[in-house]
Amino acid sequence: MIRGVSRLLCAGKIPSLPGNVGLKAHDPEMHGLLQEELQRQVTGLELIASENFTSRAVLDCLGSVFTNKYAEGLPGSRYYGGTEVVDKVENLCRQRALEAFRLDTSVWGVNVQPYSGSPANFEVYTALLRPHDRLMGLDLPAGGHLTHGFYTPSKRISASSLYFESLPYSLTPEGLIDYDGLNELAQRFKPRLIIAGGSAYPRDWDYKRYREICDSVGAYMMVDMAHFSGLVAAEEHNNPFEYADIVTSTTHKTLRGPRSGIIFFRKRVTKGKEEIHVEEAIHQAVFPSLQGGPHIHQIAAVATQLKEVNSPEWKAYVKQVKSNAKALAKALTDGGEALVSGGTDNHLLLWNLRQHQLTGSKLEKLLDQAHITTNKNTIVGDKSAMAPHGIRLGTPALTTRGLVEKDFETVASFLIRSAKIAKDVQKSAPSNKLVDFIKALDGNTEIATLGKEVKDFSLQFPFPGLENPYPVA
Ligand code: DSN
Repeated sequence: MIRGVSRLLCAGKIPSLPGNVGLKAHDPEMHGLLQEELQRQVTGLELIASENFTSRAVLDCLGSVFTNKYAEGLPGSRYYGGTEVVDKVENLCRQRALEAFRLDTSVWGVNVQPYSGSPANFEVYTALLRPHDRLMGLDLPAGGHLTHGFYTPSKRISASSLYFESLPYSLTPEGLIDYDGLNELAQRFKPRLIIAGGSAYPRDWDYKRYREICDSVGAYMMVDMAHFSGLVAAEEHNNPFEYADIVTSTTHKTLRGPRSGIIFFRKRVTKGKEEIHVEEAIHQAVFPSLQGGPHIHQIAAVATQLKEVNSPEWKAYVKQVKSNAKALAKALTDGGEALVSGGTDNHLLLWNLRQHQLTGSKLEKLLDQAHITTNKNTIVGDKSAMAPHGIRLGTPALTTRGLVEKDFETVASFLIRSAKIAKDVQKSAPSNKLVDFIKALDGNTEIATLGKEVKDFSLQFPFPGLENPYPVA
């Protein structure tokens, strides 16, 4: 208890405040929803590649009085008073972030204030580009991210394509980055920035090749490692810092922290004869150009997660994530299923459903009913993001719950069964439309049986972030 407060409490001098009522008493409706979501997470199999289960320590920071504090500016130079503690928080976070990726602080700097990955990326563009400068990223249907310049033939969708001119590069028919194609396009388009990294690419990245292409056209090289930053920290993936000028990440995927964003930058970069002061440009772009007060509760939570990432146990977790992904890939392919690029080098795989003439949208709905959470995903050759032929699968969250290779063989058997049921449901539906497929799922006993097995299986595994890690369903 805070010094002096217990004395006043005993003397009955502190009146109770409305703000001291907990969620359950204050808002039973919201408390009920929280319990419902907890139940969903605990009793299901979480296979969304970008999700994870964060720790109690992280949740403690998120639900703390750090959320009360405004602190525009950087540690040591804020626009508000009362920032002596939060300065220490942000400095600790910056120090641990640089340590997590073994960075030389005379070369690399970091900004830990981005609210999440998408703002972080736009902050980089704001810092380094002028409006209508050119950028290139991996196409969204090929596994890139919206913020890497996505547009469709009829509409500029992402602000990164509204305010900048973008040209996507893509994959080879085998599902690997088409480096030759990227090089050819870059020679013609002459971008000022090329982005490596994506949201649905199951293989590692050839950063040396990106650097050569960037240098040949005078482009900045940016890596968005949001998906695989946990693997980079554990030295279980190629190291983008060897070649990139800028590296962005989220902190809640393979890093397993709170939702937040982070930008690493080489402090000075030379472009022709010009020396660019990247450090100043990035800090300025984050605040005041694009953000207001940093979310100190998030930054505290990132810092505490980075303490875990900097521990020897982290490497074991990441090794298991990769090994589980390989086991899942093998069990699926042994079962006759097809994967884009044939397998995985990281934490995710892309399940190709074309042989079943099934869309990912339909299978995702069926899997939801069986308590298996995934997302539909475009795969090479898809024309529509709404009716794609892939399902993206990731192992970080379930590895956090302690599943190992043999458990992922069971997960694969659930998935294969689901695809079989989905094909039968599709046959019984009056049309090929998603809405009719969803109606046809109603009352399906095979799905109910599968769902019960999935629940029983999930409940064998502990769930982090709770006082009792083994909640009863
Ligand atoms: N939504 C994230 C993902 O699923 O990859 C990217 O923003």
